[in-house]
Amino acid sequence: METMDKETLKEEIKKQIKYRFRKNIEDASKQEVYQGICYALKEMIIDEWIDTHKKYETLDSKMVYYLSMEFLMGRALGNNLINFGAYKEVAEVIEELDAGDLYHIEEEEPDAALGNGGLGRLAACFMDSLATLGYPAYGCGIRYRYGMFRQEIENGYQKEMPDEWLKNGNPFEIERPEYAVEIKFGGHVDAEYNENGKMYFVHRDYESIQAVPFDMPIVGYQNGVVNTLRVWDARPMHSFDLDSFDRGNYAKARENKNNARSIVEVLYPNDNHETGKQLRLKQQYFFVSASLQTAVKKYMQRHDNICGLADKVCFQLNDTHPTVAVAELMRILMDEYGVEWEQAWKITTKCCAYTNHTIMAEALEKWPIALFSSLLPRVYQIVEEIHRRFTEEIKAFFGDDQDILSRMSILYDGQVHMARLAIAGSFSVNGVARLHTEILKNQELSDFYKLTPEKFNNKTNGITQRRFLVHGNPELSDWITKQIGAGFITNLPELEKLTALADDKKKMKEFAEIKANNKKRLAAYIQEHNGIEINVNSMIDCQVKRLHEYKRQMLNILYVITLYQEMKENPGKKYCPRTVLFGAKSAPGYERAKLIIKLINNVADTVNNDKSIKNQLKVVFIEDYKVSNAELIFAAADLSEQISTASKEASGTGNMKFMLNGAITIGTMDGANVEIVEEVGRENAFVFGLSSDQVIEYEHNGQYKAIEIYNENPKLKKALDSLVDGTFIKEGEDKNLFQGLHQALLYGQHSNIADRYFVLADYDSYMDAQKQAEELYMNPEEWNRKAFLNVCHAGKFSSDRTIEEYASEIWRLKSII
Ligand code: 475
Repeated sequence: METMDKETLKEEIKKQIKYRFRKNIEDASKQEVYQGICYALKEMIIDEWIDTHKKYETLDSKMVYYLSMEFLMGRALGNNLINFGAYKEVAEVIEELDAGDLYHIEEEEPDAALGNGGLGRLAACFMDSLATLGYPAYGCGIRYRYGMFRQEIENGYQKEMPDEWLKNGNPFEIERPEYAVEIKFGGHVDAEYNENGKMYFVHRDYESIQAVPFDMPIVGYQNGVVNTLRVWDARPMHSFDLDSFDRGNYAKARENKNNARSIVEVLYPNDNHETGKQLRLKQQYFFVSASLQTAVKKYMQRHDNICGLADKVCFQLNDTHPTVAVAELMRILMDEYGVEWEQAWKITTKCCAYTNHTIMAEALEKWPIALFSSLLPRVYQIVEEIHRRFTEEIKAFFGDDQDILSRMSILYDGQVHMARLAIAGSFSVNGVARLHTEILKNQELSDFYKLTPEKFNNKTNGITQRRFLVHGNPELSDWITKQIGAGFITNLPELEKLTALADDKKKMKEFAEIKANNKKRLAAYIQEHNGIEINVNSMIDCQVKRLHEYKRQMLNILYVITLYQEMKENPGKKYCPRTVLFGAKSAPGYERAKLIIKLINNVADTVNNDKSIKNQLKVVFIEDYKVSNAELIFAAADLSEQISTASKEASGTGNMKFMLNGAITIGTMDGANVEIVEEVGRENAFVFGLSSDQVIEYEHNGQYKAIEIYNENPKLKKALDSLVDGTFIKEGEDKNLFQGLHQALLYGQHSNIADRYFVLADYDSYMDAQKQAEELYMNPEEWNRKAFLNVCHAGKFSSDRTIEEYASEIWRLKSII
């Protein structure tokens, strides 16, 4: 927080630009100014970064290592400036230097999109809260050369483009070649005996890859703490194989190099879905082994007995993706430190904790044994032994029951079941919202819950208000500060104090004006990126999240179609003006999701160009939805669409970001929506749809008949049939383009059951909820009041609260502040 005075700051920025680009600031491009500011800020941060780690060492602090394949950080500059306490000064300095304005300079920074969606963004929010609360923590991940693909919409279809986020360098990171470690793949394991006749294992003929860490600072909110996100890059151990080089085979000599780098080449773009590709397992082991080796070595530098590891170290597994950590830690303890199995297992199961983020069957990670054992022969041996012992434990508890074994065995059906390994190897298993955790305990993982109930706990997700309110919605943040002080920035429940203003007409008018201004800001973005002019007085209705059938963008677009059809049938009638925004990336191989994107875009085209509805309805697809444009959307939203099939969305976190920015939720009783509605009151949300119990009951009894609902509901029938009657087909397109979507909902497709996600079952109650929303919107004062109450009651959903719970109930960490 040692900020410089403004004159020094100016000199520093000018100096950075001069030395880096051989330019004076007046000749520098916006990108160069952006980098100049970053490097100047890095200079200010660096001492606190060093001091924080010194302090951890001096205090010999217990440390959490948050192991995650994904960190969806977004842009760093604005956030770092805010947390460092230098945002306003730097903004002024830039203006005084006549070097543009900070808001536009921030746009020069590419998003660090090292994640898919909720799970990755949660990790990023957690990093912010850990630093802000002064907890000793490392984020450990992969420095992907290409992050989440950039989405372009071409003729209504999603096109994936490479995300070259490192093109202009990454100013805040520091490469640490001195901490490189070796990672071994393949080869075989031989048992040998030492002079005392004791057996040990030697790994031979493996391929080595070098893991090189890059550190990024995580600045706590104005508290002098700077933590580290450590992401690993892969390099060949030796850049050329000289043997092949001597023989003149240059291409072969290079192969090794490419092999190594391919590990970190790209983030797998699947959300809530695992494909079982060998390279993915390689990525997992690569960053887990590098992180664990480093953590254990660091511990051993200050302690002489490895047996105390769990007093100083905790590994939090962000879903099953880093679960190989359980076996890798066993390997390190036994093979490198000579610890016996029983003791090693005790240590491991005191160090590892596992978070589950989804119950979607297709996301459950399983690896063919053949693949796993050939890539990681020694680790696989250890998995086999863990499996053998765990099987004994299961049998001792449940008896020899094949059904139970089929649901609990780590090795089963020729596969390694990672969630089962994670549970066996962890002392804590947590879900991410109350309902989700209950479903884990009583349904998905009920056998494990019976065996070890003490492991199970809930940690309802949260979001960081520093990014999603202070940075993303500065007007609202400043206004709140004027009303109740700035305490909410580190203590979100203080928002409760605002409640008293709900009856103050003048204040409520100010609150409404802020929303109106944010809508104008978003409208400018949409004008620039989509070339569509939106009505800033219309209800801004948003569904932004990954595209997945369970999230039911389909239900939303069916309502849009119904509304459009009603407007056409009643040309004289006045409707509540609405702008429906969609933002969603689809996994590149998820054909049905891609077709839904196409449908949304075709409906948008038809609706937006139909003069007869007099601009009362607009549909906008936001291209390339990502953290940076999400911030604009949350700030501007009126209605937050959280409409997943109950029981399927583990928590959701976008729902919390909308609430915090004063949008009203229309949602099912799923994930954290349940807790949102509990906090704000049912009367301040639009709740609809089947309950999770009803959904689960249908799934068990197979009684659900989508076709009957269709036949009995003329409105629904009309909306659905418009998918196959050409209404949304453009010239030159196949008239059967959307047939598959129609088919999937009514009859099932590709051997799937009809309407797996109960779109038709919830259609009617969703219609009702939408009508209530429209009615309320036509009464601006009442709408505004409810939107405001959402802000007041958002306090629970700070990731600060979540992290306090992890720190005290799972990690047992001590804050250094
Ligand atoms: C849930 N991602 C949200 C969020 O807890 C929840 C990534 C790679 C491979 C497979 N899956 C993933 C997820 O599973 C994921 O993002 N899950 C999400 O985690 C944070 O709020 O409900 O869907």
